[in-house]
Amino acid sequence: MNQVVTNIDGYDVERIRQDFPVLDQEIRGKKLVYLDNAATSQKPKTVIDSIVNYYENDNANIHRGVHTLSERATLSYENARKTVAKFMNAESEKEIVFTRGATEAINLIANAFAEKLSAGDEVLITAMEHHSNIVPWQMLCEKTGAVLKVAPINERGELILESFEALVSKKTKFAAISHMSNALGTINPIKQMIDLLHQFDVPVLIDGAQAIPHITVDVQALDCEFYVFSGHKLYAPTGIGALYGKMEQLEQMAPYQAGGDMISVVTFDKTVYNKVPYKFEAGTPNIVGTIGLGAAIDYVTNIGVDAIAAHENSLLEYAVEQSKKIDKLRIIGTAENKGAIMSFVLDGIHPHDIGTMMDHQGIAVRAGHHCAMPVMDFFGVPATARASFAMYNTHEEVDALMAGIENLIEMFG
Ligand code: 7TS
Repeated sequence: MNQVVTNIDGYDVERIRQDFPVLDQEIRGKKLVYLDNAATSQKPKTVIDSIVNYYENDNANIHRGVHTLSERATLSYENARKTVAKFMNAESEKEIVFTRGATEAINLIANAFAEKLSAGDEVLITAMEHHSNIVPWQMLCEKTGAVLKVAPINERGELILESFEALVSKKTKFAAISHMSNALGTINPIKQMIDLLHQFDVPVLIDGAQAIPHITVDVQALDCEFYVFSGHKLYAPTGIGALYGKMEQLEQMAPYQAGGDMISVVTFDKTVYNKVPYKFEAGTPNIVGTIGLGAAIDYVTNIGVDAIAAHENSLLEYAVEQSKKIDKLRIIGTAENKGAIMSFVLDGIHPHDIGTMMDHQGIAVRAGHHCAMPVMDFFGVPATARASFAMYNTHEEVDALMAGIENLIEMFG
């Protein structure tokens, strides 16, 4: 072991680890080292308990019963909305729409903007987007005749700001930008980009799926029209996420799906839609998911996003430093401003073999194109292996990762 750091400025990682039951297990006879947090993070006991408690005590449908259980479930659901709003500093909880995750939130917006775009308009994204923030815009362009513009990145995986700026014009009618790249870890200068886009009155969606667990988000300070994220990367259950939208935008938008709860009056002649945000929440939602999300945000807030980020950044710095000792290792994504993601390739070893062989050593990393095929094409690799850090990871686990990689290189000769 090269270094033992378990407590940076009072950050007690060992104490935090005790809150995550899943971490305490062996995989193939080795202590589990979970480094696939950018795919999904593990859940603290408070989140698990909130789910069990809901089903044991409060389960009912919401917004429709006058009985006590329904009132309790409704209150918990709406309280979770308030928790999300506060966490992102939205002006009102009515600006928070619950969705299945970032993907559904992006599709919801792309669907709504189909009415507003026409042939020759432009939609601007960046070259580092996740497929979830590419394909819905491609589909929108196909439907409307709009043109998809892609702002390029440099060899470090950073956005080339001048090129981005040059692509913004009167034709630009929408922009969708990731706050942090899942394949590279790059953190974009989104405030600068939003301000630039606003000079041309372009509404902006920020894909915060990767950023939300690591960066304090203030949607009012950012002034973005939309900000989306998935709960499951923020220590909450899968199947729940949120869309923040400025009220004036949400009010103008057509509903995404139709059904119960999104209406106020239905006759066979005409339906009057419900108010925002209910207009966008058709059908019985993932009630327990919202409760889990609220519990996850409370947990994260209690530790502090900035404290978590400082810990994760120290893990990343340490990993990058240690990786320099391994000749065959090349990091993909070396942006100046990046979050705790280390994508890498090893000379002569396919990333899928890295993933499998790491699992044999109890280490969970992701190998693949990370739903960012254009990024892989840009770097000329079929895939990468990716270690992504969360609040409960330790410097010892970084050591285990490096030892694992060295073993693998030895095995493959
Ligand atoms: N945007 C970004 C930047 C992401 O990283 C992801 C998921 C999504 C959108 C979609 O989120 P979902 O929860 O709706 O699926 N990224 C990853 C990943 O990197 N590994 O697995 C999922």
